[in-house]
Amino acid sequence: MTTELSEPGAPADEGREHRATAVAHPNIALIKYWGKRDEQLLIPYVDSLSMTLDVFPTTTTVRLTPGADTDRVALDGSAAVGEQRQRVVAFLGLIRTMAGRAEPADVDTRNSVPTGAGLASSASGFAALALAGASAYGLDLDAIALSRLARRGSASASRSIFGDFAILYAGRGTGSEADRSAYAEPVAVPDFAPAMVIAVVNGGPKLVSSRAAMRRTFDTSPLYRAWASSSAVDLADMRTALRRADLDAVGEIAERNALGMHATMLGARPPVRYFTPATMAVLDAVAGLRAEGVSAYATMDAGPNVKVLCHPEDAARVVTEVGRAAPGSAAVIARCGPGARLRPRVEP
Ligand code: 2P0
Repeated sequence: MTTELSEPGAPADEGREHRATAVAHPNIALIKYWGKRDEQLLIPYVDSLSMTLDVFPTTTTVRLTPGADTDRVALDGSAAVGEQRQRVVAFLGLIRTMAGRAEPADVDTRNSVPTGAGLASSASGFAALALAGASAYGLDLDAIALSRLARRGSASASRSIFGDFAILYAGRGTGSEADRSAYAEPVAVPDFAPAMVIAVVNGGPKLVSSRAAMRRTFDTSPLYRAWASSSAVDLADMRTALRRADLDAVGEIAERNALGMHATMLGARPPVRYFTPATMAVLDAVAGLRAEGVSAYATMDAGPNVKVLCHPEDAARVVTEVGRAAPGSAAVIARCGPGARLRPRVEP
């Protein structure tokens, strides 16, 4: 299977112009990544499997600035500062090492989703940055190599290199063997195109970053390793359910995997709890829909927001019930979306 990373019309030599723009979409894991076995290389402890969405894209332009003394990073029009800037600068350094070049760059990133709210902005962000950065610095990487690169920015970003469904392998060994074997690839799922209702109960930044939360959970939660082994079973079951295009089985497995991941966080010392009363109300609404015969299943990431997997024809009803359960929330209906893409250069 080949993955086309350029839209028709994107110039093949765009990299030589030392400027590139890429678009990537967030992904939501049905089998979660939580915990790292190598914090430097961002190697996950468990395999994960996700659905890429068709909403909330990130658009990132990287332009080399040979005369400048430092990188400039803008996020939604404002200069990025602190750790956010540092992560981008470190990532550019990695690309520069791979490309054997030294010029600094200007990075302009636009998110259409609240940053840092558990809505996978770092996944779309680093997938777009990996593709735009690799292209601007003239690196010729295939999609699997790009997923490895994106992983170094944020592990979940490696899955956003691909559209539809993708798996991120935790890999094996240490050092360069681990780096080589921890990559994402597409999971072919013919005839399965569910909807995912993204219920934003709180769009504000989370109190504990996912990186800090997963470190604390991995280091201190007695429940973590039990979840990690059951997650391997969940993954095998999920592959079977996807092959059968069985939404009820996919949803049940995704929900148990996500709630199990949150249980590991509740067991951390001190505990990490992303659930809020509004989260609980939405989870109750999802259970209520099921009691009425609607196939609806919840998953949650490192934040209070809930994503509900359902048949496309039930999505409007899910949105109504979510709105009733959590007044003031906003819900967006997503479907499967595309992998990361270079945007054709628009000449002035
Ligand atoms: C996931 N999450 O599989 C899981 C489920 C959140 C919960 O990947 O440290 O931003 O940059 O690798 O990828 C969020 O963590 O963490 C995440 P880093 P990332 O989607």
